[in-house]
Amino acid sequence: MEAPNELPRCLKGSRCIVHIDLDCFFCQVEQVRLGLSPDIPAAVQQWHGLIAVNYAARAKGVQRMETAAEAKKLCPEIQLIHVATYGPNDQKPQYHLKPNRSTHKVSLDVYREASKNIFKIFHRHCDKIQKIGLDEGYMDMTDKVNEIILQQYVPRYLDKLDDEICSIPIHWEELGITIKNDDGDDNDSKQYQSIPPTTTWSDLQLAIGAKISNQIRKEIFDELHYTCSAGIGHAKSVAKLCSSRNKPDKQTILRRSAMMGFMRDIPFTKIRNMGGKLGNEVENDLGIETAGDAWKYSLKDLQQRFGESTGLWIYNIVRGDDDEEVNATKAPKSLMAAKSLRPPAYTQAEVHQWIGILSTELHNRIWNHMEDFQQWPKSFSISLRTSKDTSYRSKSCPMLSRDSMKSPGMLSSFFIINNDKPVKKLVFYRLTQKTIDLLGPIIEDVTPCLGVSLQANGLEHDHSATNHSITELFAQQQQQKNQDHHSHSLSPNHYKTLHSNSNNDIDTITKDQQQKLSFPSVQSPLTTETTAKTITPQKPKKQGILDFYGKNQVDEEEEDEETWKCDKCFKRISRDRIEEHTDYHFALDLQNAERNNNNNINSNDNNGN
Ligand code: TTP
Repeated sequence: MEAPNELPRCLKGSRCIVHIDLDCFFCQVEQVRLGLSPDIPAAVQQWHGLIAVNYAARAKGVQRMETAAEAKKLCPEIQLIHVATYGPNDQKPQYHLKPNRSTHKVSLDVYREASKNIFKIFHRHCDKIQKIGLDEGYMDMTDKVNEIILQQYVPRYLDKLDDEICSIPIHWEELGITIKNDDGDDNDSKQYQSIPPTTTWSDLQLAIGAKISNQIRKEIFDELHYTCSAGIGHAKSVAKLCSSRNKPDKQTILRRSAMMGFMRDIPFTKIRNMGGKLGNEVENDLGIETAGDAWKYSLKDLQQRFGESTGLWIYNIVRGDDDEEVNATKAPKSLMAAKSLRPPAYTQAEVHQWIGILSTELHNRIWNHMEDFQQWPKSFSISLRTSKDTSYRSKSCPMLSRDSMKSPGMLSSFFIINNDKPVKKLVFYRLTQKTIDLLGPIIEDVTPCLGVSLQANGLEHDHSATNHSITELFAQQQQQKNQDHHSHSLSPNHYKTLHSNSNNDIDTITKDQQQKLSFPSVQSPLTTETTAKTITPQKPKKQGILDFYGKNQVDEEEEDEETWKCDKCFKRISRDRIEEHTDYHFALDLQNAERNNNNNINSNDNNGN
């Protein structure tokens, strides 16, 4: 007899979603690097504040965002580790003893590297992964789990394929913490770890997902020595709520039968996408605090108040149900190194110093990206903001070729090169000085500088294995110089850029293009530069649900070293506003759905007329 190839009917549309979140991530990375036991209280410090606190320190009352001094008072034995930084002369980030905010730039490279290794392990077990920041991700395990059900269980339980209940014995206690079934007892929504009654096919889905998740967590611990927590459920929102339920180093499973009991006491604004203004607005409008409080509103009620799609979404989400897909994360399209300058840089020399630091960081990131994705940026841009500007001023040009960018100094020289030969670092500094001299009066135009940001854009597969060498490029530059006969005048041609254009041939850049690419020139100082592209932050249009976000969209101006790049709009978001920003996108999606609904209704109406 042929093996059946159909899943139990009740599994149609039923998903298995796993959310994994590393415990006190930055702190664990530092603990492992330093060989510190997790039992020793420790925290990661950025300037004076704490950005990650381990669980031993939390047990002593230390919290994130406290100052290092406060933490020491609470827990004198705490180990404080400052994040690595780039200093003015560093080619790589260093653990400086006393880094200074006004001269050093925070580096997240070590956490990025750890993150890469973690996600490599995720990828061994699942193809559909949505990365949320460096230390957490959703995995849609449905296909893999269903395949196992089909292969291993369906042939043995043929008589149950039309039922919801399969009664397959499951050792839940080996799989993590299973949330208690909803027994209708309002006072008892605590979890328990004993075996829940009757197994359904969808429970089996979660049990198999939980087994895989345990394996992933084990591999992360065995190979990288980090602990993490996981949540396993039928939807993204509940998987996330579950992963944070029993931190650290545990996983929590939410069966469908336990969903209502679990959701009842969940604070409404803790639900994914409800942490921002939309959540607050709905909370106030309905006069609710918990998800359970919203159950008294009928679907019709909610749709009348918030529109068809939003109302339906709220109705489902407070019952633990959402059908948001796990959107597999794509490789980034751009890389950025940015620094907000508070206090501002008052001299051009300071600005150049920051350009040196940022270009070193960007240089390293570009090469790491090349290693990971075999992609090279097509263009490159610099943005500067002075106290006279309301937004960043930005200039871009084609990117340097791979061959020509073999050291961080090379990238810095990108901005400052004129007619000399840049020979790595030593010359880079000489050139910096020379450029500052050459810039002369323009010094006034970029200062006081409030922010500098360098960006490598248009990352795509690199086909330029046979690029010109740096020597060739400079030979060509020299040739160009001789042709120009302007070697000591302050024309825009003085600020030629090293670059590779699409065919990696410096000769194909026209003079006109060179003028556009030059940075900055006497004739066209940055403040009045006509070729410079001013980045105007895109504010969301205030309408419908987006009104809640009117002031919340993060502007380019607020970029700084503590940013995260949104995978939906590619904007840099301050790390403490990530949640708010993702909520904004969520609201945007809802609004679009709402609009589509209305359009459909209108077109149906029109058809009817
Ligand atoms: P989180 O996952 O929010 O927190 P965590 O991993 O430190 O602790 P938990 O076990 O409670 O999940 O953040 C991940 C890392 O991101 C964190 O280790 C440090 C960094 N981070 C910041 O630098 N600034 C911030 O404002 C936040 C929230 C996190």
